[in-house]
Amino acid sequence: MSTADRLVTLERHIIEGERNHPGATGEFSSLLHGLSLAAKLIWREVTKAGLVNILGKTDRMNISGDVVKKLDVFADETIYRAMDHLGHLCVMASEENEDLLHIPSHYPNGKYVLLYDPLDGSSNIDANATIGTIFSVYRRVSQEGPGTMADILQSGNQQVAAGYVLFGSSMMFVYTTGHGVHGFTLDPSVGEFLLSHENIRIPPKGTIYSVNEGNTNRWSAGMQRYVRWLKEEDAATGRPYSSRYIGSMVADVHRTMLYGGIYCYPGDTKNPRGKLRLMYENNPLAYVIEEAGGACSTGETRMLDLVPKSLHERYPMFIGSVEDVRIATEFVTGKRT
Ligand code: AHM
Ligand code: MG
Repeated sequence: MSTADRLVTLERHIIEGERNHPGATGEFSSLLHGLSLAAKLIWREVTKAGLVNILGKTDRMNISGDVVKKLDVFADETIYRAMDHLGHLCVMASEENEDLLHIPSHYPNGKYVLLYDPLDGSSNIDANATIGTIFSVYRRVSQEGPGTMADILQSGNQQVAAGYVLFGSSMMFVYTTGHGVHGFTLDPSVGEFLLSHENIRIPPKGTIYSVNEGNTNRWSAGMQRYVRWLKEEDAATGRPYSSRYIGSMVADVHRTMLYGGIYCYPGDTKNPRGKLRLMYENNPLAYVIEEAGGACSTGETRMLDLVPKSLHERYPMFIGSVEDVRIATEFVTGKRT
């Protein structure tokens, strides 16, 4: 039977993947299952985003019952609640919270660590544009008990899984455990994620770039030259690169992975380290894109080689097709003019 004939749910895919690891306990499967459940709960609210004022009462009521929580706060709490009791995690950290998120003392601590951006691109919610949840999983480095900052501050190279969930015209769950990148689309009629994009490969070079050009005057001379170069007519295609920018990184990077090209969030005079956060945004997507055959750099260094020093550090990001990331870094480091 060919792959196309097999009906592969996310759960089946994870379990079959675990069979390749002798001694696997199934904990990892359960962890990813917890994340997919959280994703479905968030999706349920995302699909109601525009109806809040019409329907009034929603699941996002607070305790006093009259204030609807913002969706990103709802997403943040939903992921924590879906994951805190499973016994697989020793600590979590989220883009929405200043400090570590500890496991409640009445639940067991496990051997994994979860980092997440609960709702990336949340400024797009009211416009119905695609948004997403980004996640990253590490193995703990401390021996036992509650997890510590050392468990969180690991280099991106140490990730054991990463991925994202896209809330768009359909919901997709995309993940890697270091054996390729696989995408699943939710079939809402049965509530299951079904394998729709097996072993995604990014083209080695693309024809699309994605960057907030409103910041042009704040960029370095090298970055400005790079984007001018993208607008020149390419001898191979007979046209310049096309520009696409949703302003929802997870969606822009997803498109970049499928079609090829580059997404950039460079540093500038106002924000020398750009906007994106290493632990919640750059590293998980760097792991995914490398697994799909692409590259991710700060402009100077491979993203996954960085050793984080604090929870909410920011780094410039150039992510996408190998060739496009190489050319971008040549411009921003001044090797090419
Ligand atoms: P967020 O996590 O608060 O949504 O911020 C990150 C987002 C990215 O998804 C997006 O690419 C970027 O911010 C857009 O920023 P800008 O408006 O500066 O282009
Ligand atoms: Mg974000």
